[in-house]
Amino acid sequence: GPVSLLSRFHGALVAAVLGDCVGGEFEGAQDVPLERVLQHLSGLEDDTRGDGILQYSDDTAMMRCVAQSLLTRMGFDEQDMARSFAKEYSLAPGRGYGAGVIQVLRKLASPQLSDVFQPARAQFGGRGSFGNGGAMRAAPFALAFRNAADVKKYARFGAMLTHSCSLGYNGAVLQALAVYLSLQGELSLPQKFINRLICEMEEVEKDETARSDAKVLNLDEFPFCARLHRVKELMEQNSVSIEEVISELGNGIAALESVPTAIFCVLHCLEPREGLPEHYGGLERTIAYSLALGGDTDTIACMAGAIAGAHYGISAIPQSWLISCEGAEEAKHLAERLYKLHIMQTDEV
Ligand code: R7I
Ligand code: MG
Ligand code: MG
Repeated sequence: GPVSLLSRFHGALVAAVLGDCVGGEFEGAQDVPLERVLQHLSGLEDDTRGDGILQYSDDTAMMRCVAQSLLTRMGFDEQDMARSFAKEYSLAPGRGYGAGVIQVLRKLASPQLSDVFQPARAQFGGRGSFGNGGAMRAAPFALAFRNAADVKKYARFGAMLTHSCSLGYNGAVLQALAVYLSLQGELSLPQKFINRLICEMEEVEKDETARSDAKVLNLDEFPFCARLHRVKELMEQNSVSIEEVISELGNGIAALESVPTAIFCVLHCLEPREGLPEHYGGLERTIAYSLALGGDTDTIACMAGAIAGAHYGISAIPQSWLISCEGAEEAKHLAERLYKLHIMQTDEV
């Protein structure tokens, strides 16, 4: 039957945590046989290992900070969000943060800091990070704001607290938009969904900074649009190999090499696929497929999980998978509160 908006909200944040937790097992592995993925996942169904056995990483830790901050400030407050990241990092520094971002998080802890965007701008020789750390935590922006313009605007600022390279923050914009459209049921028309994302990103990547970053980094002119066009081409193919997905879209730690990939995982798994168990629904397929790509598996599964969870709703997540994940209950609670914030807002005229 139809999926309620509340179920979609729950699904988005809980499946993001799920992807992070189950994906941690394979992060950085280059060859992940599907067999091993299915073994890992079916292991969660044997209830012998206890609840919350799979720990979440920086992806979830930072996503929780984003959600918490949007809730307590009832909107975007860069000071509060920056402090929240810094505090979370100082309390639990061992969650597997990116090698560069920890410098930013340390600087953000300083009470003397007045411009909270400054530490991010100092990264990587002054260009800023193009890692996927802004995108991995972007889902709550899609839940908190009612219109696409606000989702784009605040996902961008939220990412810029750690990722000031346009390739980093535009990845966050794309991820937030994908979750936003999915919450509205737009994945029921996959062609329209991808066309809409391309259209939105054409606007985003027109920006002068985006163009000069792409040039300096030797990338396509509209790098995210170019990848999204490849997603579209892969969707039109009869069969697609894992190797092709990796070579066309990537599976790396850069936003450009992981956000379009996550979007592809969701689109590809809307239908049953060879090699994936017949009893799997679309959400289970999406998670399994994301892990089978190898590379930055926790983050790709986290992002794909958020988009897929927003489409299928929380009831699509197997209970045994859910209870294996640290932080799943908390994510559900945050989603619930974001839902209330969302419906409370009145549309501006
Ligand atoms: O982007 P970020 O928060 O890392 C997120 C990833 C996810 O996979 C998490 O699950 C966690 O494992 O880390 O952290 P950053 O340190 O900003 O970026 C990640 C990495 O990307 C850096 O450590 C660099 O190796 C690389 N990188 C760059 N390398 C060269 N030049 C990012 N930006 C640059 C760059 O401009
Ligand atoms: Mg991680
Ligand atoms: Mg990762």
